[in-house]
Amino acid sequence: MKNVLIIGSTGQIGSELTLKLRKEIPGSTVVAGFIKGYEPKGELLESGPAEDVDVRDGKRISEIVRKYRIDTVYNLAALLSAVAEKKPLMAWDIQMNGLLAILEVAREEGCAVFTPSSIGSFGPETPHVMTPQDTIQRPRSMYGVTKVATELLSDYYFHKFGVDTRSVRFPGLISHMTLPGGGTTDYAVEIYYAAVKGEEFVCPIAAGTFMDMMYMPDALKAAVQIMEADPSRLVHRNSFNIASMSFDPEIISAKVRELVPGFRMHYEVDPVRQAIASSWPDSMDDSCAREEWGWAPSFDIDTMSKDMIEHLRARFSGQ
Ligand code: AKB
Repeated sequence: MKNVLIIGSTGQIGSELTLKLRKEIPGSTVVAGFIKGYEPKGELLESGPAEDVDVRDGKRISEIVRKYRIDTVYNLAALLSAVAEKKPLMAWDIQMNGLLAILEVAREEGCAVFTPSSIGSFGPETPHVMTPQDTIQRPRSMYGVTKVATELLSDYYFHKFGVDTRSVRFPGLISHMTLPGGGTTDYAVEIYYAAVKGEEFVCPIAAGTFMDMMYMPDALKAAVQIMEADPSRLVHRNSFNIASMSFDPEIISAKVRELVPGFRMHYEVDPVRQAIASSWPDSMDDSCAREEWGWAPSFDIDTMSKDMIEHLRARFSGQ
């Protein structure tokens, strides 16, 4: 991996992955691809090239790939689960027509492609505890449908055309830098913001609903490590279960309260998000990722919570 195009570089994952790759790959060009209206700012804009690109526009993707001799594309453009339920046709259009456009360019230009899947690719019939790598999926949300289709289409391009497609199934991602936009797991980010701002948190997910979660530095590590893995060791490709922690709202609120005494939370359950959350795994078995490319997370709920609170306190103390 040397010259990289990140499509969706101003989103929750893209904004941090772009900066990480620019710092960590010597002599690389990491292009921040963005959609008009979501222009990069600050360090993201100043630290490297940026190009506007609609993920569905194969001609434009191809121009950028040729201009910068791109060898790896991170396809991070997507509508998250709760928004996708409100705009299912748009979600299908962006997720599927976008993926197809990228895969076609990758086939012609010889690029590797990372398109994340998610815990959202599983459904109510999936075994919920220690969800195996290979198991029944059958999600009922549009987000999940596009994620399963993404896994299948990415594997198809690998087997049929030899395109080097790889990916992981991300848990809910927690970060202090860029907020997620419209996911089911967003509550696990928003709770820290509310605590640091001294606000009571209104939790949209019911007590007892467990989901896999992950701190952003681990998610970024996985996104890089999978693309650099020795291909001869990969039995799977799209997509690997990866896990680091699983909790419900009661557990995370107790953790936040340890660090922010007096923190308060009450429940106003959102039926759309709750239906999605209840259909997702409680915890995934990530042993294939560990065996095939050495996956190991660095953060647990304690170290993540401490780091989140420290960073958010530093940010909001000046305001
Ligand atoms: C969402 O909640 O939609 C995402 C995800 C788990 O894929 N954070």
